[in-house]
Amino acid sequence: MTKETTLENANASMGLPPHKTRLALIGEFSAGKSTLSKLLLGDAPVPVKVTATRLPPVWITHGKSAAFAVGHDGTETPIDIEDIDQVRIEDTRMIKLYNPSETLEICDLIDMPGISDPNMSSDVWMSVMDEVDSVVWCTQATQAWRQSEAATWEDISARTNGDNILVVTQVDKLRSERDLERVLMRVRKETEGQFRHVFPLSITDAIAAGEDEVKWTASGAADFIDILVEYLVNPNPKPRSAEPMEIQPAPVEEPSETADHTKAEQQPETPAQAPADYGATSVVPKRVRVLTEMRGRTTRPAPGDLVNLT
Ligand SMILES: Nc1nc2c(ncn2[C@@H]2O[C@H](COP(=O)(O)OP(=O)(O)OP(=O)(O)O)[C@@H](O)[C@H]2O)c(=O)[nH]1
Ligand SMILES: [Mg+2]
Repeated sequence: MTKETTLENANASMGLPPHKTRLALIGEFSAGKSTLSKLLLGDAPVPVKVTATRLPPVWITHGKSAAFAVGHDGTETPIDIEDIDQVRIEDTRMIKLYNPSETLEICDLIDMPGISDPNMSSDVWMSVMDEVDSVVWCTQATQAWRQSEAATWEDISARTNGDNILVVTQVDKLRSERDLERVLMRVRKETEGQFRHVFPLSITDAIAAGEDEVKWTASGAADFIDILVEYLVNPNPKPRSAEPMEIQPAPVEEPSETADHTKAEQQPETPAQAPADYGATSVVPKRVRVLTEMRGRTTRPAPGDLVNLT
């Protein structure tokens, strides 16, 4: 029995869709979506151009490296992976990238164009939203949660399974801890009940952290990745109707005085969902591998570390 079949059967028995969780990275132009996809994919090579050009949605799925332009009629045309920025946006519904990163064994990643990009009609990526399960919304710390972001999220959030995370990116650009606290307090107030968690993150610091655990944690990545992986391997079913769904808001905390902003601003975990019965030998150990890989480690966790993950 293949891994896919095992996952499909487990998903079907729980009323979940027969595919890996499809995670979309959404936000304004230059918020850090493509940089975040690089962080999540670890060392696996994604063309650098992806971060610097107007592209339709880029759907990244597990497999041997390859790229296809998917037309509005569903036709897939092979393209050179280095030339994905050459596709004609008018003719292309999305670019499909195959990538061998182990992260993609637990999810598909969809790197969306900037929501207010004047060169890109929102219809282009809105049509892909129906295939998305959950969202990591990237909002840039220096201009966080603009009105355009709030309006777009109101339009699309009901199409997700509710396991959505708001990441306040580029926090390293803020001048002080106090500024960060102010930004986070405002964003949490304005988005109350709309995301399960709000995390501050410096994506570039996280990528640069390598094996340095202190830097990795200080970047905000440790807390964010931990919760993200939890949602990816234990996803909520997606509602069938387009009715706005009730999202359990995480309780709002008072800002803390502590200097560790990543801890201070993390909201408590929502109540635990019933654990998915994927089988202890398939997806769950992968979660550990994905986490450790993203932390740039080569050592495998001790047997005791696995106990809490089952
Ligand atoms: N200082 C800092 N720079 C960042 C961070 N995240 C991303 N950047 C930089 O911000 C710029 C834009 O990042 P991208 O990842 O291309 O942003 P995007 O959201 O994909 O942008 P579009 O695809 O154009 O909508 C790049 O130069 C990144 O290196 C961060 O956490 N800190
Ligand atoms: Mg991008």
